[in-house]
Amino acid sequence: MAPPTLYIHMMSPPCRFVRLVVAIVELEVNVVVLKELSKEMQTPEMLEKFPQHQVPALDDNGLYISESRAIAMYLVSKYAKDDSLYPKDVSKRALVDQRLFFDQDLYARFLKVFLPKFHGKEVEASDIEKAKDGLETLNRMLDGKQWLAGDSVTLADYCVANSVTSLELNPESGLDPNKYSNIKQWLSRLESSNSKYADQMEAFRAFVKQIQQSKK
Ligand SMILES: N[C@@H](CCC(=O)N[C@@H](CS)C(=O)NCC(=O)O)C(=O)O
Repeated sequence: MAPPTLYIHMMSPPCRFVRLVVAIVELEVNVVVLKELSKEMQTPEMLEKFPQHQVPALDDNGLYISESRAIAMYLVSKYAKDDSLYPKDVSKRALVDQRLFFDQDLYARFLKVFLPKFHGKEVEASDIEKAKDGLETLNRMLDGKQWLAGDSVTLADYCVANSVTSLELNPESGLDPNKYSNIKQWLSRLESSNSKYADQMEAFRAFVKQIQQSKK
């Protein structure tokens, strides 16, 4: 069977999460980097495969999957050497799922904080408040815990950390996750626990720096 094909855009946070999972699982994938999503994801052929016309999008030999979390769950379930990132045990998996669904809302809140910057717009004060509320919730979830779901690192940690660190795309918003002590410690624990995650964060921060300089 041919390796799966993963369609991505380099600016996309959900794609960053899936790329990390691919790296951690050490999966061979054919990565297709798209530049103009509105054109490339909206051809009749692509719309038939991916009606949502969003990236990341996975084609695993005719199985078409959109939604970053669903792609990550599938890749780990099908290709990972063990189930630690996405446990087969139903109770353990339920905790991971809960956090992944929680992240869908959390990321939507953070998107409203970093996206306006790329459209030259100010962030709405009410959106800052909603993002803060999300960070406070996450900080509570991490109280007394090393990881977000269970006793070891799971997809939930990488997915939520990806959303949280996306806030670094707009430092002018003043929203700093490191002001929340449980989140700060957890992010640093995650970085020191996996060199692939640490490498990706280093590349991401270099990318953010480039964007900052180009906006000056
Ligand atoms: N919930 C989706 C969100 C994906 C998403 O928003 N993708 C954006 C890029 S970051 C996209 O493809 N936008 C193009 C479009 O919506 O037509 C996921 O987690 O995969």
